[in-house]
Amino acid sequence: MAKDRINDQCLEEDQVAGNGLLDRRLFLKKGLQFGAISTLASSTALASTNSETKFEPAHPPWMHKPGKPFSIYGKPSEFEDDVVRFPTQNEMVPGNGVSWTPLHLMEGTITPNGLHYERHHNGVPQIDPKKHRLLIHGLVKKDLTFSIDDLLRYPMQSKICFIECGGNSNAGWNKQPSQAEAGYFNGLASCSEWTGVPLSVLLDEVGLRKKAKWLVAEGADAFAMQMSIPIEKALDDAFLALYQNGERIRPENGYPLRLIVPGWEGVLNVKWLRRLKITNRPVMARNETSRYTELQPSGKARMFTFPIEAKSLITSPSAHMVLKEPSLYQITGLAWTGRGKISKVQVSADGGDTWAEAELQEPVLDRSFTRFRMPWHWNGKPAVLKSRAIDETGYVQPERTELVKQRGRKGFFHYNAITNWHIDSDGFVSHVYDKKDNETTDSDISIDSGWD
Ligand SMILES: Nc1nc2c(c(=O)[nH]1)N[C@H]1C(S)=C(S)[C@@H](COP(=O)(O)O)O[C@H]1N2
Ligand SMILES: [Mo]
Repeated sequence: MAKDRINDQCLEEDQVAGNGLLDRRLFLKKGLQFGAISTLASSTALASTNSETKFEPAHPPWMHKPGKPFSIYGKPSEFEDDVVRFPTQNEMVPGNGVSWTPLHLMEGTITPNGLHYERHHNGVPQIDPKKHRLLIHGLVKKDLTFSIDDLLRYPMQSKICFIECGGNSNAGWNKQPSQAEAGYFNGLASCSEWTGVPLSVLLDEVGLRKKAKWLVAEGADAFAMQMSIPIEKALDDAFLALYQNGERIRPENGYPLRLIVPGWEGVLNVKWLRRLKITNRPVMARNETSRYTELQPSGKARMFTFPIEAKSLITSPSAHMVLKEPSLYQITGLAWTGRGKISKVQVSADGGDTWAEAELQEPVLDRSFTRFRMPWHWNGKPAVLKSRAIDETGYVQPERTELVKQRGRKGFFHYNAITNWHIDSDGFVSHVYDKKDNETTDSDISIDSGWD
């Protein structure tokens, strides 16, 4: 009885928003002394006591024989073999499709290379780096051709940044909420440290002519992907990456050379880069005309929607997970924006009636994944969790109803609305829309068969 009173006091003191959201610094303030808090639900800390699950010194078999010797290239533990990308591809053209990063099974902010999402329009070319060339030509003073060895001699820079496909989360436009796991709905986004040569250095070497306004980047895949990029962005922070998280770029992410356009939609980050043509206007390639141009409710079309707007997503708890019992939980997720840094992430446990500020994990980096965390006491009753990102420009991640209102129902790209996770009284987590959404979304766009 006395103990319960202490716990209630503790909860009241730390409660910062409705339905059990607790002070974001709770773990820092109280360390891991869960006893005081988690006893609200059960009489132990989050781990079991030794009488429940016996710890026997020197018992496990792996302590009784020498371990495996060294390996030339490490792999994850065999017990982690469900932490994999989820491929969805076109049956007629197997090389056209995507594979999703399992964001719901990961922690921290960096995507290991084997789990970086993939988007290819016609498969992964097997490029011999010795035979690969990059040509820079067009409105330049002199054309130049670079081999990979040439590029490796230039001074390099590293930048941690996310890449997100403009088509990520586009199942969000559908009438019914997708019940895919968080990463298999939002995981066409990944974050790596990319290292390579600033594009401005190479453009300086070829010498831009006065009329240079755009640049057309072309890939060496069987799709011969082409995309136009304004010259200001190319000169600002675009770079040609040769390395991904310290090793040479993986074939599926653009080996041996890819363009990185920090914070702008994934499609501009041309992989297997072979040509940069400097022009005075966009090339109007397939991906700039038949795709990525969207009719608005006003009748006008959106085009060249380059920057990724702020977005956040709770990765745990998220769809398909089950909360074992009423207890203390850590809500955690990722936020990112193509316009700089994330300045705040707010979390709600009561479907958006009240909000509180989550803890942002340092370092908070420009155009990178930002991890947020928030302690929550789940009382065992149904709840709706939401997260909302705010970036340093003051932009606030919209509710789905707002996004649909702005963009209409012909949307396909740049879906960045708030995601709601519903927890039922059995602790089962599913994806729901706000009630208002049912009134505003009257058509099923059913975009499952496309990516971009
Ligand atoms: N050459 C080439 N570059 C490409 C593509 C492609 O199919 N071919 N896909 C684009 C798209 S739509 C996206 S979202 C990103 C995906 O990069 P990733 O596969 O490394 O995640 O690459 C872009 N660059
Ligand atoms: Mo994409």
